Amino acid sequence: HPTLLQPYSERAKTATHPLSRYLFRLMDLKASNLCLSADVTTARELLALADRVGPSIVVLKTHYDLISGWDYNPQTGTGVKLAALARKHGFLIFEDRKFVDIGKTVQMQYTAGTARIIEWAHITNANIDAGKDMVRAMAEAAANWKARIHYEVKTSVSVGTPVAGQFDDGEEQNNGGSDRDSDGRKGSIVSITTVTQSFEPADSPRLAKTNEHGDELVFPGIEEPPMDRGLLLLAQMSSKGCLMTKDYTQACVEAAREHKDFVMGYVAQEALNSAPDDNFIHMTPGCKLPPPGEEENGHVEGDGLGQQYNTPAKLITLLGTDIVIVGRGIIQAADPPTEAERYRRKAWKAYLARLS
Ligand code: 5IU
Repeated sequence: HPTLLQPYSERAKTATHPLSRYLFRLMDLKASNLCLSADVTTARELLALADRVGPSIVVLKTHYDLISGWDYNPQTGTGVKLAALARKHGFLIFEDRKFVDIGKTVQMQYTAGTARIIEWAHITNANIDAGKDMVRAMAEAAANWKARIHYEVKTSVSVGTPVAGQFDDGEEQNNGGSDRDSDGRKGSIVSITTVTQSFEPADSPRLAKTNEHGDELVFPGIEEPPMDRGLLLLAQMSSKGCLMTKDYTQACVEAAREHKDFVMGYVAQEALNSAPDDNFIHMTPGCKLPPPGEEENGHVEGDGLGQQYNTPAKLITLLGTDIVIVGRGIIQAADPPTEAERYRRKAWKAYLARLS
């Protein structure tokens, strides 16, 4: 496929999704096609790791639900702090949430609840086993989120049990004018309040670019990412005995093409672009290097719990993925920033080898 031989700087020009265009340019600028899977156990470690490894990566992958002490405060919490580090070092945040449910539920899980993922994660992912309509549901949630940005939002909040007449389902209520609803329940409105909220996302380009000491808070050389949210479809997994079939993977490809303005690409084990104008981005976990000095043959021993590993060279040069996702290979090294640089160099070399 043509995208296998195109430099990321070229693909930046033709990708449909604004965040993909940004990400391809960022990759070119930082000479990095590395994503760190920041699977540490505490929020403190997560933030420290993101700050130290930030210069080597273009994407930071999180699992907010395995972090203890995650602070949910929408103004000062862990998501907001991560967003600040992403601005400072120039990387995108990818919450590996693997959404899978009916569309309505997924919309609520994505935008509300405890973690309010949409507020701080540029990218998230979904398993489409439940049917591809949930992709449309998530796209709709993201579009609504974007439409709210920079606007004063008026919200009407009613608390209490609805009374007759509050139900406007278009049907004549045959309750004879009593204060009962159509199901015969009695109820009363406790209060109705109008709240005005000002809404500024955690990674908004309208936020200050320097702090009170004059320190730069924004990564130089490229403008800040667009205020868009993107989805990766979980098309293939790295684990042994994975049950995702070829038909499932193909359904992901079709769903991606149907929602180009929201789907950036895939989490997959190989390149899936096949139609002439496909330009989706591929991110691949299950990546590890043999220890420094040891010879590479493409494969590295798994973790004994089903995880299987390939080297950056095999995944990028041979299988055509774009970004390798590395967790324990970097996190468990004696010095994670040094090891992250080793992975960045190897993965970038593998990309250059693919081009030539
Ligand atoms: N992850 C995989 N395989 C997959 C998908 C996600 O390993 O197919 I989708 C996640 C799990 C973990 C990270 O968060 O990527 C890999 O971590 P290690 O590099 O430590 O194995």
